[in-house]
Amino acid sequence: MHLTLPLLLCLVGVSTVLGRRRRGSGFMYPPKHLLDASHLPPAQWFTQVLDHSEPADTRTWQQKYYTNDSFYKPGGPVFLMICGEGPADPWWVVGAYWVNYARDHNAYMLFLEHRFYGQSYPTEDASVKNLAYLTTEQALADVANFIGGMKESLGFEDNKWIAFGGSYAGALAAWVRLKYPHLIHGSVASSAPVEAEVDFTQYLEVVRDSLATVSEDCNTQIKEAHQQLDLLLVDQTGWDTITTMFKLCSPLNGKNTDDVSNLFTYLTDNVEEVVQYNRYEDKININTICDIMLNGEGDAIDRYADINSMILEEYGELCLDHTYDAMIKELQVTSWEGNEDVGGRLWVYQTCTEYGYYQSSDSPNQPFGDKFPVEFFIKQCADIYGPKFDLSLLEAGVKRTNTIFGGRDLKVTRVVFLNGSIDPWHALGITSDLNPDAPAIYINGTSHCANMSPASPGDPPQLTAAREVVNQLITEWLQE
Ligand SMILES: *[C@@H]1O[C@H](CO)[C@@H](O)[C@H](O)[C@H]1NC(C)=O
Ligand SMILES: *[C@@H]1O[C@H](CO)[C@@H](O)[C@H](O)[C@H]1NC(C)=O
Ligand SMILES: CC(=O)N[C@H]1CO[C@H](CO)[C@@H](O)[C@@H]1O
Repeated sequence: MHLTLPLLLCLVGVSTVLGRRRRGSGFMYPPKHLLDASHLPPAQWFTQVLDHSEPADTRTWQQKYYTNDSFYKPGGPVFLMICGEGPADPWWVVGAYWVNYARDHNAYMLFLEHRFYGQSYPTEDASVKNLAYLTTEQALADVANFIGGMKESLGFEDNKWIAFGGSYAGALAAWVRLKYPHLIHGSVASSAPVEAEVDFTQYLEVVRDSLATVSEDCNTQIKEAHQQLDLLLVDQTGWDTITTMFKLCSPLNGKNTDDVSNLFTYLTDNVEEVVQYNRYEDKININTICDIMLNGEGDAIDRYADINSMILEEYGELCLDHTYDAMIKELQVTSWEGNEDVGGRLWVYQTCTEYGYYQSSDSPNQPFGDKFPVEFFIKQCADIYGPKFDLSLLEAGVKRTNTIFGGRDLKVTRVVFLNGSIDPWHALGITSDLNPDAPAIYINGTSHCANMSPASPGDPPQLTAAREVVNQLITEWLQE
């Protein structure tokens, strides 16, 4: 489904959670060839409080974390990476770019999984009743309590703590500094969408702008493909054509508007996910997409179908299951056991109650048609979690989130915000300096969380420079 969040930060083949939950693997780090399981640190478990807002509730659960102490020298700082909406993969404490910072500053590295995601289950299942404990405030309080626990068990009483995170967890890294400044000395927030918003229309506009960096014609061709699709939606013959061209698992019924909307989000996902995680060394990147749209065979719609076939093949799928009911059924499963898609249910719950972030087709300034208005996403909230989860609940939740944290008007110091010009999420992020102590770094030509990935020979100089600026800031902060 179409909640390409941010993300993927902690996921191994991600895209499953925020992106296309329906697919098994993604474009995101860590790349499989870099994984050597025998050298990865083991999982550790912290006894965490279930309800931080109720002191009389003594229930606890086990929260997963990883450490890397190889660079630590006594008195050095503690670097804490917060994991977002997916499983914490130990690769992050040995392979991601912040390892270089830890080496430079003799830091102890900790990586904490987010409650409910991965294997950090606070409750027996993900029923709506239990999801009441899935809130940003509880997750931030987990971080604070975890720091307290580590200070005691590792004897880190006087060390300075720096938080890291990307995407949703980038916002968490900024907010944990905001809410617990006595615990967190500074934060590095990558691609952080700090402003909650119900209808995130700018997302597809940035996708358009990013495609335009290759060629404006790329957008023109995608627009043309969507116009041809719209023409085919008028009758049964057209539905059959779409079914065949786009390899649907079951015949399209053009009268079922939910199925049509769902199909169009999936087709748009094909492009937007590539844009969000664009890296030029990837097999499929923005240039691949635009090359097909500009130079492929047949009409625009044929080329658009070729992109769909290429993405299906990349994920090892034989057909595209476009039906709305199938998607909703998957998201209604509450048990942890054998349910790798439960992450989708969790993140969607957070969007329905706290964030919105719906990447709708409501802006006219994008080439993907108009078949998935924000109402389509809000309807999903009610269909998955029950009728109570409607627009007014969501609007109140979004307002509440921005009231608690300040949205883009966040009042923090010693936080650096990184944004990539190609990343659609920058539209909800901090894109100019908040104050001299909370600078923003703009990385022209890079996408979501690019600065967190390991250095690679193909990195543009501005990405390398941004990583160095972060290192200098950490140096300054640690002297303060
Ligand atoms: C910490 O990370 C470094 C760099 O990848 C790695 O060589 C080392 O083995 C890691 N240490 C532990 C304890 O995992
Ligand atoms: C970003 O890079 C593009 C292409 O390299 C260039 O045309 C543009 O001027 C750059 N923008 C900024 C703000 O540096
Ligand atoms: C694309 C984008 O929004 N980039 C912004 C990132 O932040 C800098 C400020 O440091 C802005 O100038 C960019 O416009």
